[in-house]
Amino acid sequence: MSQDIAVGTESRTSSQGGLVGAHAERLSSLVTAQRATVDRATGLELYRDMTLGRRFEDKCAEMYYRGKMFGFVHLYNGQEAVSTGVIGAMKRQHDWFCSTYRDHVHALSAGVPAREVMSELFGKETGCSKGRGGSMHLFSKEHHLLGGFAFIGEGIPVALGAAFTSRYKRDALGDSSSNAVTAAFFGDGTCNNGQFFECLNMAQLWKLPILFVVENNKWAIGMAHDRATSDPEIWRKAGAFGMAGEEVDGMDVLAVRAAAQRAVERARAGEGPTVLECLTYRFRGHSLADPDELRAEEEKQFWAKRDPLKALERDLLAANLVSADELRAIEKEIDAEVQDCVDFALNAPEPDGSELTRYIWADD
Ligand SMILES: Cc1ncc(C[n+]2csc(CCOP(=O)(O)OP(=O)(O)O)c2C)c(N)n1
Ligand SMILES: [Mg+2]
Repeated sequence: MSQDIAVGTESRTSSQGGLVGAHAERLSSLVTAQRATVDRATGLELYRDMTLGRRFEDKCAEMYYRGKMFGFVHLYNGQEAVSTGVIGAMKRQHDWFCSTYRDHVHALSAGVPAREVMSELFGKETGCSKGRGGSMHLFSKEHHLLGGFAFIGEGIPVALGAAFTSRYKRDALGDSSSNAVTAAFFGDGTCNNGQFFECLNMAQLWKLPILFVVENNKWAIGMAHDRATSDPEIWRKAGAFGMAGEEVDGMDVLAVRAAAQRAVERARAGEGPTVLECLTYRFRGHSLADPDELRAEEEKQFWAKRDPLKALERDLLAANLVSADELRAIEKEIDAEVQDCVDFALNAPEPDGSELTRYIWADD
């Protein structure tokens, strides 16, 4: 079996017939359709990361419906190619990541151990936010995860601050090793909020090393993207600030990876920020409390056929980089890892009631 074969650079979208809906039409005429070249080891790593994201979320749904997890829980199924594609193109524990309430998989991709993420969802002391945050507020200083944020758009200025810090340390404080890039993840609906525009302006003004990663999944709860925004092509809004903008097939991890690599390279070279609009889809309702009755069956089926995990599997097999048995073995390993983190979280201690106000102030 080959150790280092390029997986094709041609866009998958061009050969796809039967596209329906505006979002789908965009996929068929993507401006940027270049895809990353990966060797066997990287291909397996991408598959592993996406599988962990998928299986972890499936387990969350199971735990939620069994009454083990409380509050609002927003799952990421279908969008894995974005988290894996972007974070996999960055340096873990060096670059910075900022998420939304749909944050479990970003945390896992950033390297936060699954045990810590699951514990947090169960409100346990062993959680990455010590059980005080829950599903929407994952945080890890060690893994440079700046947080999940429940208010939409709230994370964007925080991410901007991290990008500013990196630039300031280098240019004002003379630390030549300071070259960290920040990725801010947020949704299509969030791009209609003020923070998005304010932060784009400042990022471009100061040429900050930041990627504004828009996960355009077509919907903001029950509001269709095309009905809520002046120009549905969000990447074009970068142009108003003189900033680089790219759109990419967010169901294709190799395309996301290639676009992210370009943006990270620009950012690290001091050439400033990028808006990276990833066209994607969530396979489940907005949250686990959403019966998901608004979206058309035809639309769901269209996107199910573009499942990013199956697409990567097809690519890796077609390039003869891995065998199907190897991929099944990875899934088995991941299932064991996910079960282990559930067992760990179920048996972990609750935060002590006497420490209710601990961790509110920075001293702790
Ligand atoms: C400031 C603010 N306004 C309104 C809400 C309610 N709200 C929660 S999720 C959401 C939709 C966000 O959609 P999008 O940005 O596309 O993200 P997605 O859920 O699709 O990942 C809204 C409006 C909120 N959380 N914060
Ligand atoms: Mg959305």
